[in-house]
Amino acid sequence: TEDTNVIGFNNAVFAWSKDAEDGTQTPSARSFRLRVDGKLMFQRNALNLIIGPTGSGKTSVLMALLGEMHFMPTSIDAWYNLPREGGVAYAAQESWVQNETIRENILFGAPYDEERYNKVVHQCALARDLELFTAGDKTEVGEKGLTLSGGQKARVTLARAIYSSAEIILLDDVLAALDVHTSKWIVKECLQGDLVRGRTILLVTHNVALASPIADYIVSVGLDGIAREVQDLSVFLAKNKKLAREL
Ligand code: DGT
Ligand code: MG
Repeated sequence: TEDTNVIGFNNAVFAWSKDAEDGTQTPSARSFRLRVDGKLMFQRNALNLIIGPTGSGKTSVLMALLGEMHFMPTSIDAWYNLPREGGVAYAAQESWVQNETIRENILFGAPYDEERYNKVVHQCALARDLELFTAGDKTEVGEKGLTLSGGQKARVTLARAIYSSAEIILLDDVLAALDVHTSKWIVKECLQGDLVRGRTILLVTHNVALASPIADYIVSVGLDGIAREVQDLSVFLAKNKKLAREL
């Protein structure tokens, strides 16, 4: 069974290396497997959270959706899907910039629309940073120019995804490098802003307290590599006290 409009998994198992599929191979150090027992269906036109301790497999969930992991055909009715017609934007956990201006880094080849661009800069909390640069958003970054801070790079990476017209936006821990004030700004102005309306967001985050109140669907990945839907976050956190402290 496959619904092309669904983003999700049903009883799927994924591995990083093809070798891991073959039981006769010596088990490598990289024997991690991502498992989904039952159904995970991320909601369209909604904010989906992926939470879990470090190393559990949150990035792997995004990679499995992107087709970057090996799908292991172990169960009968397993399927996964990432509809691509409307475009997919992916902000990697390791944020990056190219050797060009900040503006070009955000536009990423898309045409310049002043109103949209200014909104993105505002919502992604970049306005003040740009004001502080003499050349503003014409400032060259990367090898040729200024080196951006981790938090600035993270916001440029976020801005690139929001500026794009992609209908599906995968954001891997974009709040991680940011202080509380900036994270709050982005949750309020960007993740609840007009530019994400009608789009599907999958946000990996450790900042559950901040993001969960506006989430429509929450998935947790455990240290066993099993991803599950969290139906009641307060019950889940009460049962997972150690994780609740880490998050
Ligand atoms: P984080 O970002 O530190 O909070 O951790 P997660 O939850 O994003 O964990 P993830 O998905 O990066 O790692 C889960 C396991 O998968 C871990 O044992 C490392 C392994 N892994 C992650 N990325 C790769 C990769 O690109 N290649 C291989 N072979 N293994 C990977
Ligand atoms: Mg990760």
